Amino acid sequence: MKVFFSEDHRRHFPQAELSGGQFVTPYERPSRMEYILRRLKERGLTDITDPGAADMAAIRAVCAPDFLEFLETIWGEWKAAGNAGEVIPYNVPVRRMQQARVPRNVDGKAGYYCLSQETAITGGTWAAALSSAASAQAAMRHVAGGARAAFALCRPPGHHATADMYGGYCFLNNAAIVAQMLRDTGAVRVGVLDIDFHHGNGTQDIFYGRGDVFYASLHGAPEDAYPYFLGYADETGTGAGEGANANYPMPPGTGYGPWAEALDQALARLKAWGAEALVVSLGVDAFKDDPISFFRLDSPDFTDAGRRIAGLGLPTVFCMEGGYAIEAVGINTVNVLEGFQDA
Ligand code: 5XA
Ligand code: ZN
Repeated sequence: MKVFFSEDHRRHFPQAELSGGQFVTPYERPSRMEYILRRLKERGLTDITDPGAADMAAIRAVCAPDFLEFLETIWGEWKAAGNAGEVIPYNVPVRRMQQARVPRNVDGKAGYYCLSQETAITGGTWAAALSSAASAQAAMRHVAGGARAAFALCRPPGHHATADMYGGYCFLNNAAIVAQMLRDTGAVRVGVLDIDFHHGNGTQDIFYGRGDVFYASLHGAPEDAYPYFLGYADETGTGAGEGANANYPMPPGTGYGPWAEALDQALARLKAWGAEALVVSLGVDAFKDDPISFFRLDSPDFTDAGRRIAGLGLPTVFCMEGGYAIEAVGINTVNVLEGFQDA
């Protein structure tokens, strides 16, 4: 399987993440990529290509113009306002506040576009986010050109980013960008399968009212897990999108048995719905030792999951999302790809 990856991910390396009431070194860190690259090479997945520049028109297809301008310019504005640290806003438009007016003040503006405050923006964040989207786009083009599958080793990840909000370590929604590109190049019905431990609120939100992209997600129940405010089983889509959204929230301690049952159900829904191409939000934070998650999957389970996904028989673009058990992130990620390939 061909891999697309940009070294420019390194340009996003915040020093701080708000966690447990203090600033810690971010869990989502550049070294994650080293572990995945090392494992890819160990297992002979050595066809790794730099994607080149991002296709901005395809990014604009799923992102609000003012949000893209914000991501590109906020670092300069933040610094010009005399802020010494990274962009971490602390005022956000919550219940009964104005949701539609963007403040001029830089802290207010950052808060307006922020959906969770663990995620800092730095001087290199925009370039890294673009490079991550570029990897996803190149993988999509490879699959649209006839390949059975491709792996976009994306960093930063994307599935929490909406059309106009960043957070959960995500800035541009790579999976959504790819799904839209698949639609625009001929696939009538595109499925997105999200196996990251966290619900992909951004992907769900982008396609919630649409009947041409089906979003299915396996994740920690929102009562117990980030992003807390979306991801319930009764969220099934709206309007033209009614019936094209399927959430499988699961409780703390969920092991591979029930998780694999949910996976099979999600795959059956995607098949019955008639997906012609598949985007997989490939997070491996459902792993038992993940430091910020609570499922109990073991490394061989990821191989089996890859096998089951291959059973759908669809052209498939894998986009990397989360996974923070640093020693195992490479093994678990590559296990999914190998399970898929060997099926
Ligand atoms: O998939 N999303 C993540 O792994 C990020 C979760 C951030 C929790 N604060
Ligand atoms: Zn995650």
